[in-house]
Amino acid sequence: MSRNCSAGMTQRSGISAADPGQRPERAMTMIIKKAGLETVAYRDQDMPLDGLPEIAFLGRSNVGKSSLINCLLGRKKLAFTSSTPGKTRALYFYRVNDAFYFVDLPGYGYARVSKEEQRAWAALIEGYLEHREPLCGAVHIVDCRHRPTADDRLMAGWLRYHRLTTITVASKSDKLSRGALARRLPEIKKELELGAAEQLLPFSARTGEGKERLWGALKDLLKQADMAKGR
Ligand SMILES: Nc1nc2c(ncn2[C@@H]2O[C@H](COP(=O)(O)OP(=O)(O)OP(=O)(O)O)[C@@H](O)[C@H]2O)c(=O)[nH]1
Ligand SMILES: [Mg+2]
Repeated sequence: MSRNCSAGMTQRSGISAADPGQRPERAMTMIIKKAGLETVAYRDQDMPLDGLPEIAFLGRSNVGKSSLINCLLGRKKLAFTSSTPGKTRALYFYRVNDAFYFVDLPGYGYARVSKEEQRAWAALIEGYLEHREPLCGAVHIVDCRHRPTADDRLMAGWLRYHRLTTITVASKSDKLSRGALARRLPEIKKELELGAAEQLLPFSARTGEGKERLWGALKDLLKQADMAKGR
């Protein structure tokens, strides 16, 4: 059942071992010396061959995946963003510091494409998540304003089933008041069936809220991948 991921990377816990919220901020930021689009993949053959660890960013169409990647990398327009949902139709590999890749996946749940195209995307995404050897973890993004959709719940269950280390993020946190956000986060956790030790990180690409904590979690994840590979 478990996907062919690096040995030792089978816990769905990316952020539970050490709480990034407890660490000094300086230790958590990542200095981006170099970031660029390496390749756009429509099929397996288009994907990088260098074996650098990969982190997948996934979520419903228009949830803010590409904006989050730009925010993390401190680049305004590296990943393509749009107010029209369903624009990302392939896997976009962004190479960071020549050390790892961020992979921007097509959003799921976009109804206004044909069933055939939806099936083709689903096959591409599932094939990648299930079989891609350098993949060491995922960032699953849900919109903090809404109840998780059936697709969100399916995706969370799928990631759990396949034991892919996952960091869950509640995007567009600037759109809610502090009080509303505090009430909503436990509800989302419950609906996605996240364990008590698993965090749901609020994030805003607009204000940068949550950027340091997310980098802290990503650094932990990359460290585990390096250790598993003996790098
Ligand atoms: N207020 C606010 N708007 C955001 C935030 N993140 C993204 N958006 C907006 O949401 C829309 C979609 O953002 P994208 O980053 O393109 O979303 P995506 O998930 O990559 O979309 P697809 O690739 O089409 O699946 C854009 O209009 C963004 O400006 C955020 O943190 N706050
Ligand atoms: Mg996108």
